[in-house]
Amino acid sequence: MEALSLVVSRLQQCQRVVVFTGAGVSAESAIPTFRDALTGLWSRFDPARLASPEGFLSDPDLVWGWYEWRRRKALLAEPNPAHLAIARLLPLVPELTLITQNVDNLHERAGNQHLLRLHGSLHQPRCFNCATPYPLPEGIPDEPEGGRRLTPPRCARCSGPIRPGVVWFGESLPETIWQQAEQATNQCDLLFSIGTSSLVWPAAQLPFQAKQHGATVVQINPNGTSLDPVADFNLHGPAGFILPQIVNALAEEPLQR
Ligand code: BJW
Ligand code: ZN
Repeated sequence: MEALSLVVSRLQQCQRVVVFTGAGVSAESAIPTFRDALTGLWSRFDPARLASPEGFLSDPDLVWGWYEWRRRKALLAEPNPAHLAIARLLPLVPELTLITQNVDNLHERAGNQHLLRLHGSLHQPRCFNCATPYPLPEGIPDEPEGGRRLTPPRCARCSGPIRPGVVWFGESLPETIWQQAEQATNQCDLLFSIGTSSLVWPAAQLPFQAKQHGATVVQINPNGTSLDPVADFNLHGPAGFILPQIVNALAEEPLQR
């Protein structure tokens, strides 16, 4: 039997499924990944300057302008067949936990209202000093090109600079969310790792942890990653092509539980 049918038949026997996603899931919505050689953000922008607290403190206008440019891109994007297939999977399995590293809101807009965001959100900025949430104005920011500097707004409570509500390098992941992600991972029967390079820790450890706890690990990615030797199935291809095939097959087949 081909790998895809085997994955479907494993899914039919599962109680608990974890879907763990990275930037590759949004690539087909024209949101750039980080590490793809030609199209990734880090091929054009320096992560140390743009995605660290030190970078923000040394040049807040550069960082805020870059994130507003990305927020605009995310708001203009639409969920793609991969996001939609994950949303369609939800009612087809007894229990599904969606864990994402992505900071766009395309999973929610596809129909997954409950998800664990490991790296925060582009849409929930807060004060750098006191963490008070900052209410963004309605609508799509007027930001024509990447790299345009923009002075961050100030906090109404303490006048500190407003920062993007994302997790930068060297920062801890939100504790409760991380605990929930680890618990779902340790208890699941099958984990999908979709569109992630498996390079950024601690998030990258989740598929390895699932495997150690006895789960079937299914990776969907056009390229190889360090997870390849550990995954039970490596489905090489775009998520927007592979996931709908899995979900369509599952929707058609009678359950075997
Ligand atoms: C497709 C596709 C299609 C394309 N279909 N697939 C040395 C060793 C180990 C760890 C460290 C180390 N030095 C430092 C660290 C720690 C550091 C880390 O992991 N660094 C590594 C890079 C080495 N981690 C941290 O700092 C974390 N915090 C932490 O460790 O806290 C403890 C601590 C506290 C104090 C001091 C020290 C430690 C925090 C990590 C936060 C990551 N933040 C970012 C930015 C978020 C904000 C923003 O968006 O700007 O999160 S970095 C960036 O990478 C972003 C992503 O969520 C994350 C993961 O990237 P992802 O999703 O995997 O994307 P890509 O681009 O890497 O891969 C895309 C994949 O999709 C590719 O494989 C493609 O092939 C594939 N693809 N098209 C399917 N159509
Ligand atoms: Zn403040």
